[in-house]
Amino acid sequence: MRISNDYREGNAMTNRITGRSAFVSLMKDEGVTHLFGNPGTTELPIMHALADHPDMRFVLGLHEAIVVAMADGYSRASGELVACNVHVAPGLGNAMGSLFNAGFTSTPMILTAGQQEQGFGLMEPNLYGPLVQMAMPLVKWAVEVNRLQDLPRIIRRAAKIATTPPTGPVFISLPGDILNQEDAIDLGQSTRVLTRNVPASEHVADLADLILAAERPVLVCGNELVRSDALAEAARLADVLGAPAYQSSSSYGAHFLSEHACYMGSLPKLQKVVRQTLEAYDLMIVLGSDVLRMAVYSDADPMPARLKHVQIGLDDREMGKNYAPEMALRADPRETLRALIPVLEAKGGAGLKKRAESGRAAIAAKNWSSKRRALAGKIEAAGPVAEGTASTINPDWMTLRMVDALPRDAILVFESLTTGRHVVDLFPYRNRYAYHGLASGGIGFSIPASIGISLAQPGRRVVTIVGDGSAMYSIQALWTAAHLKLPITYVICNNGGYLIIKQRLLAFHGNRNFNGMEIRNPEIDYAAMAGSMGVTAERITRPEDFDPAMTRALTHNGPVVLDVVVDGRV
Ligand SMILES: Cc1ncc(C[n+]2csc(CCOP(=O)(O)OP(=O)(O)O)c2C)c(N)n1
Ligand SMILES: [Mg+2]
Repeated sequence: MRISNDYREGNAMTNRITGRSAFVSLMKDEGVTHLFGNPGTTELPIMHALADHPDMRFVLGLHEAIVVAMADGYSRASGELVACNVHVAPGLGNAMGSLFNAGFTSTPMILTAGQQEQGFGLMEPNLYGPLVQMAMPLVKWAVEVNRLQDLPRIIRRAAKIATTPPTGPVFISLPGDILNQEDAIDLGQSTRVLTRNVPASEHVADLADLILAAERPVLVCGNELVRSDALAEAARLADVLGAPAYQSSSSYGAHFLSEHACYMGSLPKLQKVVRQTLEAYDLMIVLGSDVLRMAVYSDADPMPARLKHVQIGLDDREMGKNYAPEMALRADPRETLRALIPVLEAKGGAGLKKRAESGRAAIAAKNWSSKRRALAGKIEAAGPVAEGTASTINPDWMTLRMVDALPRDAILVFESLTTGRHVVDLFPYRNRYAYHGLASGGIGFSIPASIGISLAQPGRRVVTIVGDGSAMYSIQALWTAAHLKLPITYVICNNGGYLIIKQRLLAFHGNRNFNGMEIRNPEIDYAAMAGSMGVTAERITRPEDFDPAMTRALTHNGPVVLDVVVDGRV
């Protein structure tokens, strides 16, 4: 798409344009439809320009961490390039936790910040800071615009870098003098690097041979299957091999179809358990995933000593990063699987068919669906009231009731570390954008991300399960949900504090002095707080009130907060 003259040929350019308007035009031409932002004086040129661009929707977040998390959610639920704009040095500082999260999930994002005018910045006025250096470690590319003529090239390059696998956030600092200058500039055109590539046929043949030589292959599936829309193909591979499929230990998306007969569930972030699980296999086929990324140190290595593996995907940063694979194939997962499966079938012949049949039969008794039935039965049997209490809600029971109440096309957002510990064991991933969980570990993601997710998937209900502790990192995002009247149900799991941190203090140090982990004295009234921001809310303390509240929330025309008091004992 060409929206102006070709500056390479030095054509006379008569269309004068301001930097600020060029910025918005360029973003639109790169496919950006929403600008998530929080403005200050240095962003005023952009806010001024937006008046002339009603087709660029501005979404206000009341803190920069929220702005970036909303944009992150939008991209995670659409696969699209997103843009967000924050306020100069302190605003970029506020955004860093969310930017870290977006980098972890390889979100294609252009983050911009207004900057003090060049020259004036040298005098170190209020708010001035080295934006490029601040952003640098967390982004693929960080740059400040120094000449108006460079703006198109910079935005075009930023969009290309953000969207080229491994995708990820980029940062652009926009000095006020550049935004307010007017000149005849050429806006150039967009570049997208096409990466739906198929590996060479020799590589596909070698990969098939490696897989067929294995006696007990296992699949480990990650987020690139969502990006390349390869869930059906991954399921087909599992079928053809009769191999179990696990979700990556970074289980933050709908990385496999949960109800497929070969699906076994997520690998946990527990070194010993992962090792024990994988010891049963001789070849791990890693599909678009990191390899056994863990969270907390342990002496044990999650990778069994004799387990071989192959890696397929476009993110070559992950290939051989910690463990050398037998083969690392940089290619699109869906296209690779489409090429690989017929080769496997042809080479494997009747022998493979027979082996696959018995493999599938062996998996059936212990797959995700049968484990789900058993777990749901166990939770039902334990009942709604937490053991040893008179009437406190049992967190696992609440999770089950919540999941069972969801409409079929609902999107679940997860950030509830202890209460929601069984979410991925109970909620079936049925399509690629159905689930969005905490990824990097940086909390505060879910309340704002749900807003972006809802904007990206307007016809679908979004239900967000979030811990009370996590909720408080970005609670004012509720205002944006109310402002936009988005159909999001927020279930705040109120257990009075940071239960997971308490559990770990006890487990790692034998200490029950939960100093700094309790949100009590005073308690927070989440319903009142949500109400103050225009969100319909109620507090639920009795199990019998949960189902009706959930039903009301799921039919409400706008956001609802359910402040559910659950058992928080250690
Ligand atoms: C940005 C950030 N700050 C702090 C932490 C450390 N941290 C991890 S979990 C947690 C508390 C979570 O509490 P809550 O959301 O209520 O979940 P619960 O453990 O009670 O289920 C904290 C503070 C973190 N992971 N990320
Ligand atoms: Mg809590």
